[in-house]
Amino acid sequence: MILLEPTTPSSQSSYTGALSTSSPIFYRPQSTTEDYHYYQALQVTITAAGTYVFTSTSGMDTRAYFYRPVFDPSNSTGNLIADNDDGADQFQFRLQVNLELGQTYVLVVTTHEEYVTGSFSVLATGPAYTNLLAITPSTSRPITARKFLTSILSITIVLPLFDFTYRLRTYSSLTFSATHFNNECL
Ligand SMILES: [Ca+2]
Repeated sequence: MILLEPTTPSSQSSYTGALSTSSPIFYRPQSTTEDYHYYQALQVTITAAGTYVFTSTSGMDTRAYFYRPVFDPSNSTGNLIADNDDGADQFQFRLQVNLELGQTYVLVVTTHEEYVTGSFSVLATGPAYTNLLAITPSTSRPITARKFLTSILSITIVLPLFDFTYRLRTYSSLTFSATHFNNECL
């Protein structure tokens, strides 16, 4: 008699994409810097409740954040239900979550370090097919790159200041020369 081990039905789905300089940016949770990260938001739809595992494959040090029911890039800690950095080898994320039918979920793929670009793929494993759809989430507040803003502020404040100082010096030396000239004439 052969006893068959009960097996859990497993289904795999994948998504392949890339982060580029034209990808949307956000300030990810647990960031130690004030700098932004590129991200790709994927809407996760399932056809059966259960435990699902999302794993990345990439040359980048990836990081994942999982949201329910929506992801607002300007509030990256709101609705956050799970996250992972290096659960798999080679600094890849491995995120395990229990998903319910009728709920909407968003998986955000980003990187550990800021400003990193590159290609990646995500493999979803679970009791049924997982649909991973690339979406552009709406932002409740506009996200501005703080570094870029600082550069603009430097140009608009510091440069005119230099110009003013230069003009002041030129004017002072001209005044001095004029006074000097007048004194010599007397
Ligand atoms: Ca990682």
